[in-house]
Amino acid sequence: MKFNTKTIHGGQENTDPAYGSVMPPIYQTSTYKQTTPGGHKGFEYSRSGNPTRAALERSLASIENGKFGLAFGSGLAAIDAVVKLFKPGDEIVSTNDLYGGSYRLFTKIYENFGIKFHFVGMQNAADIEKYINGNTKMIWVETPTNPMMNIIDIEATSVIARKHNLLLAVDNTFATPYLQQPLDLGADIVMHSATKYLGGHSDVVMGGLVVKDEALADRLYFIQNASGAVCGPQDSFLVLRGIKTLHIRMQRHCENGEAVANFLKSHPRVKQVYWPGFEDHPNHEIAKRQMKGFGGMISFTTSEGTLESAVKLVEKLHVFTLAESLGGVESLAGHPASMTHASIPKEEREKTGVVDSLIRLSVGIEDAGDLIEDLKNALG
Ligand code: P1T
Repeated sequence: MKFNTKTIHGGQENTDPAYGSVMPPIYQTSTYKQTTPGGHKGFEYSRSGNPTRAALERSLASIENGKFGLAFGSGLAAIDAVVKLFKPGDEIVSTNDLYGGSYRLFTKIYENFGIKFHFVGMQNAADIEKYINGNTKMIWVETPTNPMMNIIDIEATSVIARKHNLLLAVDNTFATPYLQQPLDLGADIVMHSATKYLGGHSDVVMGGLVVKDEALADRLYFIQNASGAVCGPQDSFLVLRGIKTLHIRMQRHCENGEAVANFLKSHPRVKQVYWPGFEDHPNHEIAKRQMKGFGGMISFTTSEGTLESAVKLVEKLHVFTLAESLGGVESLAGHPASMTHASIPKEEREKTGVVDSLIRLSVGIEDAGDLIEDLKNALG
């Protein structure tokens, strides 16, 4: 199956043996009847497994070209399960520009448990190697990064991971498998905040993991069940429904993203626009190679360069909604320094470019002209 078919049918054969319903039923149940201890039809208890969640997990595996999918109660719960593969003394090399909540989980929770993180600018993949030692177990990559839209070469990073026998995990939230498929580029684990593009309608919080290797999948399934951060069947249904239109939504996100990025670039009250589709983006060539398009996530700074100018601008938007999150059909604007990335100390975030005048846009699938008009009015 090609991608645009997988979003609709991937892993969904025979999801309702009872009545053949086209959509998987929402099995709103915590438990399952057994005829004799252990005599069940594949499901015992919904933390361990639920048929609606299983349908979603198969869909996730299918669209990411993996073999095994796991769904969690949030993107952070999915990342949490990955870090639980490790033990005190282990080290992880992570992208330095990443979602503030991932940074907070790594530094405020897992550093207390003795896991050491190195936050590294990975725009030049060769730089990663300097941080690898005998304790290193995993490379954590977010690409495009949130919110600076840096691009990291997944294939080059996977060569380094193989050489040192490390796991490579890629947070594919911004790109989605429509634009890039990290497992095909050598990653071992793909992670998603399914809250975003996979769900696509800003109505659910969920996380996902996809792997190819069965032994790794077994370890993650063990953690999923043992730690228990699973999602419910209703939410699984919503994300399954979202995934069915992922390809057409992403196509429009990319078109609108390009139009908005070009508009912003030409506006005198905008200083810098971060979007990997620009030829002068530092890793544009890598983006072109590993992504099918450049997506609808854009960050930019105001020409005034002040906190006030950014705040004033986002307050004036009407079609764009000022809100956390991204990836829904509706356009959102955010102020990373005070919202999504507030948990990163100012000195740290400013090193990667998350300055007070930075605004992040999640360009939705409305009419591009309306979006540009809204930005024009707010920029004044
Ligand atoms: O919010 P949650 O579903 O737990 O996912 C966390 C997460 C992980 N990775 C990336 C790249 C993310 O962007 C997120 C969540 N991000 C936001 C809420 C945001 O507005 O950036």
